[in-house]
Amino acid sequence: MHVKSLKLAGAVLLAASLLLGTGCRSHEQRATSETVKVEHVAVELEGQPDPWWDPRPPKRRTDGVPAQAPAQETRAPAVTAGRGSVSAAYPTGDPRTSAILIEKFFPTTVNAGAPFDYEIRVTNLTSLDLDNVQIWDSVPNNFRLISADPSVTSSDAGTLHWLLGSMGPREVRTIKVRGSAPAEGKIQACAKVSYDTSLCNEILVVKPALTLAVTTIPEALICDNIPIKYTVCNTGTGPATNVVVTETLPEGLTVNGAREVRFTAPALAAGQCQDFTVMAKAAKTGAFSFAGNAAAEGDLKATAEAARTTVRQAVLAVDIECPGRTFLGRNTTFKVTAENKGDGVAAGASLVVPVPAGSEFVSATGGGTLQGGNVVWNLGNFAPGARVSGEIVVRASSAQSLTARATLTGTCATAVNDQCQTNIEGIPAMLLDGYDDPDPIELGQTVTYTLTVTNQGSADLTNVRFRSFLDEGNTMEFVSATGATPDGPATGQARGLEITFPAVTRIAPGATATYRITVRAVRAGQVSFRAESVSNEITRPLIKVETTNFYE
Ligand SMILES: [Ca+2]
Ligand SMILES: [Ca+2]
Repeated sequence: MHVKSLKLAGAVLLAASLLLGTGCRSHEQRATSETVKVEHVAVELEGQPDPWWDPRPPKRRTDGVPAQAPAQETRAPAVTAGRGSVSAAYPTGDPRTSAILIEKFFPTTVNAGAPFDYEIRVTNLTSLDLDNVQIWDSVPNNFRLISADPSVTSSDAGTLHWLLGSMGPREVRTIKVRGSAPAEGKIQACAKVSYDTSLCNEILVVKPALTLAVTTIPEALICDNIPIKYTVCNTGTGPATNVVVTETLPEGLTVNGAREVRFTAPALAAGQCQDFTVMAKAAKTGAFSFAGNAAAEGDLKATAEAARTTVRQAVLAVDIECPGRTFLGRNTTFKVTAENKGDGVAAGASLVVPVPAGSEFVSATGGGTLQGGNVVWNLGNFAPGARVSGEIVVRASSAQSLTARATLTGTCATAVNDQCQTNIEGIPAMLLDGYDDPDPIELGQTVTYTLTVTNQGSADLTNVRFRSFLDEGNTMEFVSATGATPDGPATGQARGLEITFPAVTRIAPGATATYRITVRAVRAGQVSFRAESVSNEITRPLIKVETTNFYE
């Protein structure tokens, strides 16, 4: 803080010039030292006439009391018979508008050689300090100074001089002088005064000063709101006005979609601070640094020290692997792996694998549990670099394609999916069986051979071809051949000993195709009837031989 003084100096207060200085005293401008001369014995003014000096004779004390009466009326000597007084108000002559009043109290007549006393009373009429008050009392050669109180500062060349220094408002000083006049005659002693009227007041020259601080959180996830707090302070001694805080955030950091940040404060008192907080969003990961500037009227500026935050992000990865194929009836096992390849934690991470449609849950490893139709791994705070693996075991209800899907989610992370497919394959199996009815039979009668192709496997039998053969000893003759197959009724065709049927397109697991071939016994003996079947899956023929006893 600088205290500067505005000093009004000079005899005429309002006419004085104003000057700024660094101290009340050091740059004092002294008014022209004016002189009022007070004559006693013969009351008259001596010296150069001043244009503003009231030429009227000084008022006697009995003329009246100054409008601005001295606060202290100390030791006012009575004007008694044989004593007189003169006074003069300076500078206007009128105590009501003057600054200083000089009065002299003296004997009107003294004896030659005898000591006598007189007083000079000085009154500050103003409510201000008067500085450097000096009194000169010029005395004639026939005056001998005996004593003075206060002592004279100097007494050169017939002039008694008192340096009274500063006088406070309404202050009264009295100078008592004792002297003698050795010779008869007239003693003319003229007093004059000078002073500096310094009107001092203080103008606080203030200087506001700005500081700006920026704070934020050291780390954030990319989905977080990043609080950035700007604190602008006026650390100076006066008010700062039109305070503006501005900032261009680094690329990738925005507030409400913009990189520009701006705040205003109409005024900050000395010592006052104001906070502004924004919530920024990061569009990318990495380290961000920002500072900000503050400005205010009067070319005040401040720049904040940079604040830094590192934005991190969880990067999830998931993989599910299927087996190449599974035979129906066997368990199918999927392997699933979850990973955080980022640098931020994924809170509440969860790996979910629905039990594939067409299968039933059997078991899971790695902490997975069945919840509803899903196998769930709760991964909690899935840290950067974390990796979790597990297996899910299911059993398919039929030969089919199974699709397994895995989904990995976590807070502030992009959910990821993976899927795979696997085939559940049946195992083909074929049964060929048959019987004859009746057996034995007489010659001339007919016997029917019933043969059944059964798909006893778990995969379809396709392109099933069935054929049968009559006994080779001419013991029987073909009568008829029919079939009941998944493709519908069928009729066998006899060609020589061979009876053929149209191929059956598909025999599902558990389904059958039945063939009935009727022959007539024409020759006695133990005869054999043979049938065989193949399919695309079962390429090695199944053979069924039925023996019948023909008799006469
Ligand atoms: Ca995969
Ligand atoms: Ca038989």
